[in-house]
Formats: sequence, C-alpha cells, structure tokens
Amino acid sequence: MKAPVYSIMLILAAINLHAEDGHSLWLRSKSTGSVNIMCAKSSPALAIARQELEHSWQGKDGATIVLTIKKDKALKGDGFRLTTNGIQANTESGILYGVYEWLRLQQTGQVIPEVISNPSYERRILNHWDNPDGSIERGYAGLSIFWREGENGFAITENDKVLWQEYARANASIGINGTVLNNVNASPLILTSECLERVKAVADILRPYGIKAYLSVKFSSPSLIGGLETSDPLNPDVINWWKAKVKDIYGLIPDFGGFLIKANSEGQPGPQDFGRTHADGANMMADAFKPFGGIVMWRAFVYSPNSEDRACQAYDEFMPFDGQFRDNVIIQVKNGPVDFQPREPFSPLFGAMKKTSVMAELQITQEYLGHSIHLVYLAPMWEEFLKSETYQEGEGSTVARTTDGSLFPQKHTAIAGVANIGLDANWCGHHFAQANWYAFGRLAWDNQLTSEEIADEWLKLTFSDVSVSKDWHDNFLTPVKQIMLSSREAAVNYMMPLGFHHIFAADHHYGPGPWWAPKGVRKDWTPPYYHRADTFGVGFDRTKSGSNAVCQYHEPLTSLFNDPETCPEIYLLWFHHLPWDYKMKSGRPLWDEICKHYGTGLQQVRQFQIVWDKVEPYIDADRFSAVQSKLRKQCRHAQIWKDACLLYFQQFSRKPIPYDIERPVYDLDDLMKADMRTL
Ligand code: GCV
Repeated sequence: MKAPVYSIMLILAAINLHAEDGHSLWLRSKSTGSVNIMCAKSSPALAIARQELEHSWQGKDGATIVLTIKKDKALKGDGFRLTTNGIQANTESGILYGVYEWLRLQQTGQVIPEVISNPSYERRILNHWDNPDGSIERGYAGLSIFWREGENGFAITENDKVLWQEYARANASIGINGTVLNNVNASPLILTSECLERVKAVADILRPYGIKAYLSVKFSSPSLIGGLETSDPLNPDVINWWKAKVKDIYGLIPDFGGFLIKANSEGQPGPQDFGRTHADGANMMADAFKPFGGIVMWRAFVYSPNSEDRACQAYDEFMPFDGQFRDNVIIQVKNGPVDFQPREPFSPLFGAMKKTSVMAELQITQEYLGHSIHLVYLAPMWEEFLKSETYQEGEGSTVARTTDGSLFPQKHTAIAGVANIGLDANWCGHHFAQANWYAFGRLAWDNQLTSEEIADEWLKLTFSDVSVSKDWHDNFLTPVKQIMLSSREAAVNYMMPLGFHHIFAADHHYGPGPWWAPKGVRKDWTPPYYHRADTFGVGFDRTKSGSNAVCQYHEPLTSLFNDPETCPEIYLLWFHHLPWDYKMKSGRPLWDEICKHYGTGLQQVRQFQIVWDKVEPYIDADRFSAVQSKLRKQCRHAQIWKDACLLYFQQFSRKPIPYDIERPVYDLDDLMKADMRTL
C-alpha cells in the first residue's frame, strides 16, 4: 500500500517543478483547505482516492467525506453515488472515479449534487499504436512512453515509472480503464518474454488506478515466434500455442485485459490466409481467454485493393458472421466506413450486427485532422457520430445505443480511442490536443455528454490557475470555447467539405493531394479513387445505381442517402457524383458552394488567430505563444488546402472561383511539388 502513496506524492511534487509546459494536463493541484476522510477499508486504490482528496480539496475547510463500498443495485460496474457527505460505490475503482468527479465539480465551481453516475461502457480503452522500438505509427507527440529502442530498451527506470503513473492518474481521472500498449500493426516480438516483462511492469503501475493492460498481437505469431509451421486457427498445435501463451500472460499479469487484433487488413496476416474466417480466428483466441475472463477485440477495418467500393467491405465481410462470435469477442469498428476522415457517415455495421458485441474505435491522434499542428477539438465529431440515428430498432437507435448495451444485450460493452500521447512534455504535441484525450475519456464514461459541456470543463480545469473571475469567464473561457466548438467544422471546410474524403497527398495524410496517384500505388489509397472528379462533376456514386453502399443502411436512411435532394449536404459527395452546376439548397451551383466552404474554412482559422491573440492577458506566456505559433501554421496550411483543392478541381469544373472568395495565393504547380509539412 505504501508504494502508490509514496509515488503519487512524487508525481504531485514533480508537477510543481514543471513550468507551464502543459504537463499537468487538467489535473492542477489546488487544495484550499483540509478534509477528513473516513473509509472503513484500505487498499492501494483507496489510498490514491485519499491522496487525491487531500491534495486537491477545494470544499469547506475541515469537512468530512465518507467513502463507502457497499452493494448498490442502482450502480452499474464502476459507477458511483455522490451523497451529501460522501461517495458510495460497488468497487474501489468506483470510489476513485467518484473522487475525481467530486474534485472536478469543486474545481469547476459547481455544487456537489446527489447523483448516481454509471459508465456508458464497461471497457473504456486507449489504443496505442506504439512499436517496441519506441516509434509511434501516426504519433505526433514524440516517441512512446512505454517502449524504447536500444540496448537498454527494456531496462525500467524511475522516470519510466513516474511517467506511467502520471499517465495512469490522468486516465483514471477521466474514467479510462484499459489501454492497449502496442500498435495494431503488431510486432510478433510483443509476445516474447522480454516484452511481456515490460508489459507486466506497466500493468503493475496501472492496476491501483483500475486500468487493465491489453496487447495487440500478430495473427501469425505461432509460426513467427513459436516455431510452428502454420498459424492456421483450426490447427490443434496453433490452438494450444495460443492457450499456453495466454496462460503465461495471466501468470505474469493476473488482471490482463485481452488481445486486440488487426487481421487480413493492409497486409496483416489473418485466418483468411488459411482459408478460415474472421469468426474462426477470433473464436480460437477467445477460447484461450475464456478461463481467465479476458476478451478479444477483433477489428473490422478490412478492405482489399480490388473491391469496387472500400466503404462497403467491412459490412460485406462481417455481416455474414453476425451471431457466430463467442461472447467474449467484441468487433471493433471504426466510426466511419473508410478511415477516420474529417467527416464520414457512421459505419453501417453499427446496429446491423445485432447478435454480436460491437464497439466503436475513434481516433484521438489527428492522423487526418492536422496532426499536432491544427487546433481541432474532436468531441463535436464524436458527438455527431454517437448521436447518429441508425433506425435499426426504430427511432432512437443511435450509434451510442447500439454499442452501450441499452439496445442489444451485449455481453461486453466497450469503446476505444487511438491515443495521441507521446513523450512530449505536454503529452499530446499541441496543448489543445489534450482536450481530445480528455473528451474521449469523458464520452466513454458518459456517451450523452455534449462537446460543449466537455470543452467547458476542460478549459476550466486546464487553465484554472489563471483566475475564475467574470472577466476570465467572458474574455477567455467563452471565446476560446467557441474556437474549440467550431474548430472541427472549420477543418472540414478547409480540408474536405460536402462529403469529400481521403484527398490527402501521399501517405502522411497531412496536406492536400487530390491529384496524388503515383504509379503502382493501390487505387484505394489514392485521392482520385475517392473524389472521381471529371468534367461532368465530382463525388463517389454510392447510390443504388453506383456502388450501392446506401443499401447497407437501414431505412429510411437508404432512401434518404440515395436521393441527392434528401441526402444531408454534409455527406453529398460521399454518396453522389453530381454535376458541377448541381443546384444546392442555398441556390448556388455545387462548384460555387465548394468554393464557399473552402473560403469559409480559411476565414474561420484567421478568426481563431484574432480571438487567440486577444486572450494573451488571460493565459501564461508559454502556452499562449505555443498555441499562437501553431495557429499561424494552421492558417498557412488552411490557405494551402483551399488553394490546392480549388485550383485542382477548377481544372475539371472549368468555372471561375466566385469573386467574393479570396483569390488563391499559391500556384497549383508549386503546391503539387511541395510537402506542406515543411511550409
Ligand atoms: C495502424 C490507416 C492508417 C494506418 C493504420 C490503419 C489501421 O490506414 O493510415 O496507419 O495502421 O489505418 O487503423 O489499422
């Protein structure tokens, strides 16, 4: 019990040593008085709960708070009840979550209500795309906090432990209770004893915070590291190999969470290599976990170079197996049918798989949303997704309800977010990218929260050392929150409005490249595959007379999406190939509307700059200038997005850019040669 208490003090001391580099996240220490804590039990988790209360108490000086663990049928999982004098929960983790909620309410100036708070999902998991050599796929905040290259890569230092504990604390404070420690493009080495020892070390630190460790594994591990001739999931030696491996892991890590698997996707091996199905592969692994209570998260992110429409493939491949997966398998589905684009309709698998546990995978790291350069608050995108109506069981069948167990009796419920965390002092590369980590956790706990509520909380907690006066509220909180809330729509406007998607240059997925189609590259990795611009018009025809993707949705969505007149304009070019002069709801022709969106997006970022410059008196100099500098770059790059896309598509539309839109300042030829990341 001593270790966590001692180390949390170290963390709290370390926090004070940092200048305003953002390392303290939303957990700024602010105790303004003493508190008496009464709790009949003691344990490492409860010791943390006590420490947190003592360290951050902002209530009445000398108040008493009672922490009670007792069976309460109204509480689900690690849910908690706040009462007039304390916190009650079924589990120790529940107490800890209740403590963080209590402190959050105090720090955001709210009265502590008598309420019950139950988590929307049983498992709230970060997915790290970290490799054993310390690099991070799609990571924009430095190297991995878990893995390190080099001779001493596996040596565990005191710094590692402090960082892992800070990480655990931050996650627990927002309700995250699981983390996949390595990339879904998994190295087989992850299952070697050296790696597993390190996983154990991390898991030991995460445990008192209620966080389980999970791993991504390579499907062909039995042949790659196990010396077997095959990795066929129905082969008895392969089955036994996985059983033994899972048993070994539980010997080291008794509360291990389970595996995440990317199989038969983007060149990763899988059961189909042996003529078997996704169900064969997932069930074989699930059986190995059954005795230990672990789960298998099997990803539905599959597509092949030859399919007519990549957006259709996950549904086509997985729907035939609905009901055939073991109950400890969860199918992990990306929010959209393609790949974490700035805007996509929801994946039609949500709600359609009624007899299988399905979980959503969101991307916190901004692979397609400006890396750690652009200020883009992602909660509005996730809120839009979670609140999307699937109509699978009539009205009210939102994506949230198709995954949280309230619509279908899923054995397990979960949600995953691809982490944006690295070794950068501020963890996420951009100070405002922390808000996305925060928002993921808060939505995973309560999928009904609004992005506005979360932004409000995060701003108060993250910048609360500034002063919570009316002046601060009016001149910092309100305008900055407005930037956050409009930032995702701004990014959609200057990158891919009206249903455009995947028009990035090269595979860094940062700058514009609607022209990008080098010889030999898979067609479905090139923008022309997605925008299909020609002199007639633009957009991907996914109607009944096109790829028929619309039919993967439940009525009335099929009909709604199928008709350009009823298709929401935000998805227009996702579902339709339309003439350049197609008349939009505004009365403008499609081309003019496209230009207007790009122009608006750029103007929005310019406005963000002005608003930010004005808040200088209300924020520390370090974070002010770091964000100011990033906004300058974002503005330059929004300009490039606008110019590149408009000048490129203009070659097909052959129409002038409306004269009320700012003129391009770049030449297309130059932009086609440039790598925007360097500009
Ligand atoms: C981890 C996209 C990304 C890849 C990622 C893949 C996936 O294709 O560009 O980096 O691989 O999605 O989610 O598996």
